[in-house]
Amino acid sequence: MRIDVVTIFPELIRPYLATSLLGKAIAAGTLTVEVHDLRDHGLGNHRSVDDAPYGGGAGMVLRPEPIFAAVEPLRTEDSYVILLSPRGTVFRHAVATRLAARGHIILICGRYEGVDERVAEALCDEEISIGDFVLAGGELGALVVIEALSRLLPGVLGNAGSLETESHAAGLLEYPQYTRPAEFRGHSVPEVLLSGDHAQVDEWRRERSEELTRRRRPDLID
Ligand code: JEW
Repeated sequence: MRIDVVTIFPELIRPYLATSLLGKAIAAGTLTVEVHDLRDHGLGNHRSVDDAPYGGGAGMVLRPEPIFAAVEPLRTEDSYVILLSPRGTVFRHAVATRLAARGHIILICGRYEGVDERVAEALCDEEISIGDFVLAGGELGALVVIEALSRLLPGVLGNAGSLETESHAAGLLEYPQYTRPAEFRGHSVPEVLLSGDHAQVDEWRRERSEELTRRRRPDLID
């Protein structure tokens, strides 16, 4: 899979991609991520990418020309172009699996008061939001999407990871995890986890998953 990111802050994106699992997927060639500086397509001597909103109001809006100029050379028949935006489809596991099946994704990160509407209208296939909260721009959303997709690509995770992914796909919260020491400041590890009885451990974990999901995220069961 190839992912292109278009942003005025490439230096926010690049260091995160170099870490851990993401770095491994990229190193293994399973995933290629290219980050493009929108300012390379800025207008005039000042390489301007923004302007005041028509109709008035506070702040600035990203102009369409630099975004179209950045995206069009990257785009092919099989590209899927996404604008990170607070009014987009809310990102969840089912959205991640749908996007992970694509060969090429282009992520556009807005900033300031947003992006000229013609970008959403005439350049993008979909708008995606990572949740109902206000951010300063699309960069954190792009990283969230890239990391979630990278975990779904074939060969990126070992068996343990695949199982972990399955449990999310099954729509249940994870059971509690413990490591040493067996007692810490008066809080002990549940006896069953020390018993060595794998059937009992599996049953305890499934019950805790179901109880946690019912209590905290009944929406996942519905
Ligand atoms: C997000 C891109 C670009 C995504 C998610 N929020 C907000 C907002 C902004 C400007 C005007 C109106 C609302 C800030 N902003 C972005 C925010 C993505 C841009 C500008 C974003 N939350 N926020 N899930």
